[in-house]
Amino acid sequence: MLIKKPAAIRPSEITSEKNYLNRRNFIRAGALLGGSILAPSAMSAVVPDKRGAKLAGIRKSRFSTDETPNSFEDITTYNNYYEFGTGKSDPYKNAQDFDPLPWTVKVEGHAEKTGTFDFADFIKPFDLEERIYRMRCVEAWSMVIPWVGISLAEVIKHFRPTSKAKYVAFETLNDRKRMPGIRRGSLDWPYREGLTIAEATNPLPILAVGLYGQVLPNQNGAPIRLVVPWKYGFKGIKGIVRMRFTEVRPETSWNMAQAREYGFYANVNPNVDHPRWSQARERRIGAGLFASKQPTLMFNGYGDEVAHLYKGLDLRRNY
Ligand SMILES: Nc1nc2c(c(=O)[nH]1)N[C@H]1C(S)=C(S)[C@@H](COP(=O)(O)O)O[C@H]1N2
Ligand SMILES: [Mo]
Repeated sequence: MLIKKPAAIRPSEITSEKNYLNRRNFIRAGALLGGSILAPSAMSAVVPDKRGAKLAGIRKSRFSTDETPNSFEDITTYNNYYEFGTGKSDPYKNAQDFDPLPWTVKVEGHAEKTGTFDFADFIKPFDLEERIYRMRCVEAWSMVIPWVGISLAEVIKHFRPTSKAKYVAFETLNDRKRMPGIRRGSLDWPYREGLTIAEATNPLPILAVGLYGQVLPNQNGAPIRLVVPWKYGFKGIKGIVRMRFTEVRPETSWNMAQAREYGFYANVNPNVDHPRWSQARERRIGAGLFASKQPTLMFNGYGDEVAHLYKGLDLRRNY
C-alpha cells in the first residue's frame, strides 16, 4: 500500500471555495424546485496536516444541541487520555509533542471491504459535519463540545459488514515510545472499545477529526476518535488505529479493568448509580465554582434517537 505523506496533499485536493459556492447554488436551485432534490453532497472530508489548521467545507447538523459550547480551553485542557497520563491536565501537557501523522486505520473482520488505509484516504469518502453534542463522563462531569467529524453509520455502510457482523470493535494506538502513560500501566493496552452494529449505525455517533472548526488536538484523540453522545465518555475511544467487525461482543478496556463498575453498554443513566457514586447529577465544566450540579438526563438527553435500541433490555443489569 502506498502511504501518501500528509505533506503531499495538494491544495487542489482540499474542497475549494468555488466547489463550496457551487454546492450552495445547487442547494438553492433544489430549494427553488420544491426542495425535493437535496441530494447527498459530493464533498469529501479533508483534514490539513497542520496543528490547529482550520477545516473547510463543514456542514451543519440537525443533531446539534443549541446549548452553549464549553470554551476551547476547557475542552482541550481537562481531558481523560490515560496513554498520556491519568491526571486531567496530563493529556494537554504530555501530548504536545505527539505527531499523529502519518496514521493508518486498519479495517478487518466480517465485512466485504477491509484493508489498511492512510488516514486521509480513510476519511475521504465522507462529509465533514459539525455536531455540537452534550458529553457526559462517568465521573459525573459534563461539557458541550462542537465536534467536527464523519458519520460512523456512513463509515460502517461503506465497508459493507456481512450478516455475521454483530459488533464493531475499536483499538487505540499502543506505542509506548510516543505515549508516556502506557509505560506506567494503569490499563491493559491497547485501549479498546466496542458498539453493537445497531448502535454504530444509529445516526448519532461520529468519528471526530476536529473541534471548534479546526484539526482535532492531540489530547482530544487526534487524528480520529469516536464520539457517542448518549454513552459515558469512556466509550469515545481516541487515536483509533483499528476497527474490527466481530460476531462476539468485544472486550472493552474499562470493563476489563473493573467489570462491576463499567459495563459494555455504558449508557448515560441517572437511575443507575455507579457502585461508588451517584449518576443522578453532573457538574458542567466551566460553569464556575458556585454553580450547582445539574440533573443528568436519561441517555444524556438523546432518548428520542436511541431509546428504541434498548427496548426490553434491563438497563440495571446491562449497565
Ligand atoms: N484511548 C483512549 N481513549 C479515551 C480515554 C483514554 O484514556 N484512552 N478516555 C475516555 C474517557 S474516560 C473520556 S471521558 C473521554 C474524554 O474525551 P475528551 O478528553 O476529548 O473530552 O475520552 C475517552 N477516550
Ligand atoms: Mo470519562
